[in-house]
Amino acid sequence: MYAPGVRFPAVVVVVLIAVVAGAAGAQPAPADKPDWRGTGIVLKLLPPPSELHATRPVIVLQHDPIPGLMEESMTMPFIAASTALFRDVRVGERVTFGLKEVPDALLVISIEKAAPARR
Ligand SMILES: [Cu+2]
Repeated sequence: MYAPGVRFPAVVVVVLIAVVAGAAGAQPAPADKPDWRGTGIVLKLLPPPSELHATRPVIVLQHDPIPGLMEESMTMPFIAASTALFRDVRVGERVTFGLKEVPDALLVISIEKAAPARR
């Protein structure tokens, strides 16, 4: 699984750098398109180093079912593409997020505050 503390092979680091570089640009490249989109509640935002990963930012989400990926709700950590993704969200907030599968990791590549269910 996506155990914290797993060391990435060099090829993954290259992919991560590409994702971060793309996120910084005005026009996201097609490579930045998420493979899945999910919804959930932010439980932890952990810039590195943290108890879950020495060098990568980690977000712990209590996520709803993600059709085609995880059919049940669960609480789990995801590696985030960049700590910049943490800027606009807070612990306890409901969010939508984009996931991209890279070798040995399921990477969060976008996080947005979810629209309120009602006002
Ligand atoms: Cu999950």
